[in-house]
Amino acid sequence: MKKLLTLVLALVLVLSVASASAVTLKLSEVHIDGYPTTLADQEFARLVEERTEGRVKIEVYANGSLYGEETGAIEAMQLGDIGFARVSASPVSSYVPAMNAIQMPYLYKSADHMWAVLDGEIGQAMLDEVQASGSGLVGLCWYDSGSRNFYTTTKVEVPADLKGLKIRMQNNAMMVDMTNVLGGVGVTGIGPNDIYSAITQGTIDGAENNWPTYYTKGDYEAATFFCLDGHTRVPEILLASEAVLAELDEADVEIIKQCAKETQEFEKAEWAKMEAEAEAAVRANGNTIIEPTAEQVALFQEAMTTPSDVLGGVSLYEKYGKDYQDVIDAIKAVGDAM
Ligand code: BDP
Repeated sequence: MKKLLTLVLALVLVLSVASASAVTLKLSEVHIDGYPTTLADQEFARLVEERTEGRVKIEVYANGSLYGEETGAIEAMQLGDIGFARVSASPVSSYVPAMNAIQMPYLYKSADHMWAVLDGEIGQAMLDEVQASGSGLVGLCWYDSGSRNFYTTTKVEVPADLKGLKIRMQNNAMMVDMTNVLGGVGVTGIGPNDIYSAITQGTIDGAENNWPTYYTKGDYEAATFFCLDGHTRVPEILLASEAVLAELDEADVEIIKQCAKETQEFEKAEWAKMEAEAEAAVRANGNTIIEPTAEQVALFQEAMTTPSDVLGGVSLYEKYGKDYQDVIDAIKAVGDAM
């Protein structure tokens, strides 16, 4: 009897110590369940729980249910209010300015070019820069997000067609300027779940994104012209809160970093499937898909390096790239070698 009592007490002690040291952390995601990044977040959560033997649990809040705007999630991580967020690298530039260097317009020749950069020294240096910049954030890994294209309620084939059109942009000054330089009017402050209604209400004339977001957010039903100008390749990034990680055991932080890296290939495979599915669905819906000729794409591209009145007489590359010219040149060199 005494033995049994001792055993029960020991068990209670073990259980309470275990539960006292287990933490549950939130991860914010703007995409719906089933979207490649959401699936990757969930895989990340599963791996972390398994490898930390339950010490770290991660709850994924999809579809912007925690923060409808990614800047909200980023600021919550800086304050230590949430542990993680999967966001686009675009809004991260407002907190880590060097981040623009890897998402300059028309920088990459292809997805393979971008991945050669992100998987190499430049990509790792940029992930390290997230924390080194003092942002209060930790960069864990990259995910694919294809290329971004304008979608509008009227036909856009060349920059002149964007004249005066109000285009919803991500919260990134360079991206707003990109649209302004092309002749449009970049508009911010509209979260990805509010674009559809902003278009139908006439607040904006369009937005820009990849095939899967255009499709899954339903925007393809509001703005039916999709112009494949491919202006940017903006990778997704999985971020952690520096303050939250500081509360964990170092060994668990290492496990978290390792698990994140392992989900990168998982997301890329899901991405490839979803990109093809979304394109097929949008085409089947009868949307007008504009495939600009090489000469027409060149008009978009040239506007990025041409001095512009909109930018006080300098070009977009000069304004946003000049402090990171070495990184931009190195990215181009990776492409030239391919
Ligand atoms: C999508 C990104 C998402 C961004 C969204 C946007 O996956 O992280 O929030 O674009 O434009 O492609 O806001």
